[in-house]
Amino acid sequence: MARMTASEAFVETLVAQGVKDVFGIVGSAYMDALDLFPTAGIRFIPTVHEQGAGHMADGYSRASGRHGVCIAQNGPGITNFVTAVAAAYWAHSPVVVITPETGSNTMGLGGFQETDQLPIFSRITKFQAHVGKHPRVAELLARCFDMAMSERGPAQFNIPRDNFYGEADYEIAKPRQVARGPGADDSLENAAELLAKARFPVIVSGGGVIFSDGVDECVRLAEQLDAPVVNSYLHNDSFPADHRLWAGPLGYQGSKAAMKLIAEADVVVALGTRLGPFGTLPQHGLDYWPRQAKIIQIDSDHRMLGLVRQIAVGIVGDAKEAAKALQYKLANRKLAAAGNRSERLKRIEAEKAAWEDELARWTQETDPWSLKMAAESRYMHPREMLRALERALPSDVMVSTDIGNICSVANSYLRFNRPNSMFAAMSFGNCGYALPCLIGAKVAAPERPAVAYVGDGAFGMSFGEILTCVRESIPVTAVVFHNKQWGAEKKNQVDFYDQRFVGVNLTNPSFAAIAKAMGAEAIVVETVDDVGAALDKACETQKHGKTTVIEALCTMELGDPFRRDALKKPLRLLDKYRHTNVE
Ligand SMILES: Cc1ncc(C[n+]2csc(CCOP(=O)(O)OP(=O)(O)O)c2C)c(N)n1
Ligand SMILES: [Mg+2]
Repeated sequence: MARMTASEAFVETLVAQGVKDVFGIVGSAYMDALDLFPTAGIRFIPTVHEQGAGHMADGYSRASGRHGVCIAQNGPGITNFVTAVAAAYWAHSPVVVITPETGSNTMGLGGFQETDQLPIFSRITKFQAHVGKHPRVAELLARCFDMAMSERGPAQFNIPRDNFYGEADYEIAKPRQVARGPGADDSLENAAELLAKARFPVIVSGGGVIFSDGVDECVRLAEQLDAPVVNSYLHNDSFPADHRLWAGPLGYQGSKAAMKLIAEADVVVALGTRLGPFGTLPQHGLDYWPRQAKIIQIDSDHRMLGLVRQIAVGIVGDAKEAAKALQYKLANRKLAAAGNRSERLKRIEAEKAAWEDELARWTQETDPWSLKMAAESRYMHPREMLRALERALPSDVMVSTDIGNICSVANSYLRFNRPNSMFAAMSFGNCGYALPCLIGAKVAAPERPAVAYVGDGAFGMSFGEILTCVRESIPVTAVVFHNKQWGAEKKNQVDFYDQRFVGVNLTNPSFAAIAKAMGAEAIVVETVDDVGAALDKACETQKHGKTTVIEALCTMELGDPFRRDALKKPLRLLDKYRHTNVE
């Protein structure tokens, strides 16, 4: 116990949690604490918008495996966080969101910058703490950190601004790190029993494998069984792509090899994945989910077990520890999968080669709309451009991807050999995620090259944060897919609404000129042959502290839509609207 002010207790708790960087926009609400940051060794990174700060905290935590922290002014600064906190919630990122609130002496009187800040975040946080009159700043803030990490998601620390003042005796808690075990022995035994009998086991390696630092154990389990491994949707970094057992990602624009292999499975090990609905929907015309297969699902959150798919065995446990325990249990069992090992390995190799071959030949989209658009344009086919980018990505790169048609197609062209490398906008699916997320990732891992894939529409939402890169010397590369359209949504109007375009065409300025005006470097790329050199140069420039926007001019071609199941052909009953019916 030591006598200190609430601001001191607040900052000392951040220090005790190992916080080095905090993202936000300055505000009087917490200035008394902010004043201590430099002395405490905490860097405050001012952003252009609080949504950017929230995404940066998310990206920071995803790249580092540690907490991300953001803070803002009460009222509007805090409501600006909402989208970013929802995105972090669905990305399972341990973000601590610090929300100073209007002063307790005027709360409810309709004062300045006042809103009830707890209900707003109640469904997008794993934990919320409110600091009342008692001097509990240190205790509650520490709990936010513990809960964000143990429940893997945002925790909110809400503090009426007057509660930064006043002195008391505080004890600063150390981080509470309680290790998680592999799960119940019985369940693991049942899983091992099933796996031993499996003739075609397949492992789905999910986000939980990354969060638990379990990629190596997943590799060992796969090698023990000689089982193909597929990445769960948007977790392409959950298994090394250069491994012979890797088959690529499931889900939207995923790998046909992965889909064809899992279709054969008699036992599926869903390791650290909830098997999210979008990750298992039919794709490329393949309804690949093996309905007959027995599923062993391992998740640290019991609520995920059997949530989306029926399971044979559910294990509440740490993905890494469970993978280790299963290896141990399988070590002295006779494995049915050993009997047909060489056929399976050949099959994996053949499916991968076939998909590679198809990708190599699939240089453009071939639906009538895309063919027409490509014929009318001298710019790049998105697929060819994505392939050229893939070839030029440095080996230890971090890539973030936004929500959009071209970003989604990129799923086929993103392979990683190390975890914490791919930061897609996850299930919340908000446009404008990739650039700020990547900026946060770069702060966490400044030695790694950082590349954001962003559509022109999404870049319009988020390019303000290029200023953060320039002001704060956080060098990244943003590749802007300039196709003059909100393409992913336009695809729906092509497929379902007879090409009646409403709100999908974009008149854009030169993004390169904007970047330069903001003090960043810029390269315009019009042909596939120039993609590699542009990316090389931009990544090299990062080493000299400079941010580059690569404006990649693309045709208006559009890949398969996100989901065919969600839209219906229009039905109009009123005469006035009848002409919009589609046969
Ligand atoms: C914040 C937000 N607003 C709207 C949407 C709906 N939406 C999904 S994809 C998309 C189009 C993205 O366009 P762009 O960034 O230009 O990429 P493109 O599809 O053209 O490759 C839109 C508007 C969304 N996902 N998020
Ligand atoms: Mg676009």
